[in-house]
Amino acid sequence: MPEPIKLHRCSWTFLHIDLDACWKVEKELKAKGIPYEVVKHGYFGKSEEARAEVIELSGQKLLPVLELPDGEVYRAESDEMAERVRSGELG
Ligand SMILES: N[C@@H](CCC(=O)N[C@@H](CS)C(=O)NCC(=O)O)C(=O)O
Repeated sequence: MPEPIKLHRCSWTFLHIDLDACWKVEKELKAKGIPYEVVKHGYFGKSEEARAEVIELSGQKLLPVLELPDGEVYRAESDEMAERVRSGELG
């Protein structure tokens, strides 16, 4: 079994609106029925220190970030990420 995709996102996406970059991407994963695992990171810990794990993973501090089964760490503007999920072109 391949590893599921990991969605690194902020801990609160309860708003479920498209202003929330993390939700935009999660919504498309759900819509496509793609299995994924959530890795939560605190939203209010915006400092670089609080986002050390995210920075180590992706080289920057913003979420969402996708970790693909082939090891690719994918971070782009959430609109672009959502589009890539929709297009079925995740690794
Ligand atoms: N324009 C970016 C915004 C990304 C963004 O602001 N993500 C939030 C989480 S939903 C975040 O990481 N905020 C922390 C911060 O601004 O330091 C996108 O659409 O990807």
